[in-house]
Amino acid sequence: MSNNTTLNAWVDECVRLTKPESVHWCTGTEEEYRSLIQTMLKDGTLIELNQKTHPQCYLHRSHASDVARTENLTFICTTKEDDAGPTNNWMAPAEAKERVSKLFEGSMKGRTMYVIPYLMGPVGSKYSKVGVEITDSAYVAANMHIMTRMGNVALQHLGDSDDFVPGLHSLGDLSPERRFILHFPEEKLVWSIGSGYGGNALLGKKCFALRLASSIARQEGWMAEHMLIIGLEDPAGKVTYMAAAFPSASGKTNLAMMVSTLANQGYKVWTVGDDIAWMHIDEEGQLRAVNPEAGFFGVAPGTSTSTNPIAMETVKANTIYTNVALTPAGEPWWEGIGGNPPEGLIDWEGHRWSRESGKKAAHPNSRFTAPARQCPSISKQWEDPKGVPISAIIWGSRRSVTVPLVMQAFDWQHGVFLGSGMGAETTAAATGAVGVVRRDPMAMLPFCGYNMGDYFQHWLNMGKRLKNPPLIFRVNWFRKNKEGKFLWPGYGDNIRVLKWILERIRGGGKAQETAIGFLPTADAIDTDGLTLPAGAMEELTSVDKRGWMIGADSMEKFYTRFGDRLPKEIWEEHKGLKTRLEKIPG
Ligand code: GTP
Ligand code: SPV
Ligand code: MN
Repeated sequence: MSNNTTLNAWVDECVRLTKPESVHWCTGTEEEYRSLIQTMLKDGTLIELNQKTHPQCYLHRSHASDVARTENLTFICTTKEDDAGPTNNWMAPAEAKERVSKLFEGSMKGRTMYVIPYLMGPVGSKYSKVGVEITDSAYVAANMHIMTRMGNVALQHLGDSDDFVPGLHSLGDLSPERRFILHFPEEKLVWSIGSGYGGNALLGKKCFALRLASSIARQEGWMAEHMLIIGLEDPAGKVTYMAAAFPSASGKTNLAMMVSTLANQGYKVWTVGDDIAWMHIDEEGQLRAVNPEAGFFGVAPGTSTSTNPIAMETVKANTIYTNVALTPAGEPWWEGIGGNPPEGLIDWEGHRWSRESGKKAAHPNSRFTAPARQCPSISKQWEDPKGVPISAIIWGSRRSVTVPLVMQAFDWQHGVFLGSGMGAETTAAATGAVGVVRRDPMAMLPFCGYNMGDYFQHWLNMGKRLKNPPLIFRVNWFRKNKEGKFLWPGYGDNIRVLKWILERIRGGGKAQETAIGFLPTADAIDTDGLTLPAGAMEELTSVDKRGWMIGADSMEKFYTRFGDRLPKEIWEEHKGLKTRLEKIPG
């Protein structure tokens, strides 16, 4: 029990519905975390990893049909369908409650119910918000320990207020047929059943901090975005903050933790957040961002001491691994960790792995959960209650063709247009086909809790309220040549692009005005010490007229779906793009 009567009443209601054997109120202490781990080691939910090389690290194998977010089973439940918009699955609130309460009925019988009060945002910040997750999963409770500031600290922030987001979660029978992730923006409530995985089950993350928070933010005049936050330190030691939105599994964690290859010149990146940014306009009209989370739920495959040494350092201790492979030495392993798969490897499903099987040893969406505070590049400002001032906003996605390495929007409105029409190749972070191009506005397609037409309008409105609106950029680390090889080395070399962005913020940086935006000239990006194939920079910084024409057609189809909810400014920008493209000879 807490001292908050509204909270107690809701917990009682959930107890009556789900009928757990016992109720555990989480306090957030270290001992509580340890005891959750012990419980899971005993019942097989966790496997202990090599405690010499990986102290306090554990492996969890999720159900084989429960390994990624399931966007087709995720719903926005608003009274009017149009308020959810054409890009969300919709169910009427009454129907959703009726259908899904049947599944919650007695779903926690014989199990422990964990009540998890948690704080999204730094302690003592006026921007922080409280959520309470009820779950029958000890794995979820342990992950929430890492990902949020949880327990008493959240109850203290809440006091006797009823301003918290309740989220009811149960594993149910883990069957995708009986899996629902439901959001009720009008009540600020989440219901999730049938999945124990990441964004489906850790309700503070995508469900609250993005889907519900985006809707709350629009009403309250701020923004909840799928963005990393970094501080770029220049040779003089001055730090400039940037926020970047890339779709799932498209490089946010890597950019947030990058080891600069221009460290010799004095350029360095500090990590503030790797997945979500809550951004407010302060008294001076400056955009400021806080990271609502306290940990990283990062993609394992591809992470290595050469691609992301900071992440490798961060996940050495106190980390929960999910669906990675296991070596005979009891260490985690995944594709791209470096080196050959060791003899006797056990795959993510717990079977002996063999090269001949042709299967991946780690699931492509296998992940690590690690505390942000132990990240070597964590910014001194990462828990600043005021947040950090944002000077640039960056859109990025996987595009093997057409989209240049980097470009700058003409102004805020054009930048909002670039974000709204962003094409992105899909990844393994959600179930469904991988590598298909879809429109993923601001990397928020699966995470915007209301009509995206209204969301674009909100972005336009925010720009008008800002005294010095951040400059807006578009990046693409994923261009490929005809042989299917990446044209750009990426990772730590992305600092070279950030350096140009910083120059642009300061009024410098060589650029040319083109039909699609300001592009760096082929010599504008610092390639000192890099060996790129001949012509690569030219290809990475040119306008692909045909590709953009195809893109513009696809945008048009997408925008049309919003009917009159699409702001006229977006149509104006779209028309402007087409007109400029048509003027290019050839
Ligand atoms: P979510 O946690 O799902 O939101 O993903 P994310 O956006 O944080 O992506 P993450 O940084 O985990 O990267 C996903 C995958 O992209 C990993 O396999 C990385 O190795 C790969 N990746 C990241 N940055 C680069 C890059 O600059 N170039 C290339 N080629 N691959 C990259
Ligand atoms: C993403 O898919 O963008 C993630 C992982 O960050 S999850 O928490 O599963 O949403
Ligand atoms: Mn993410």
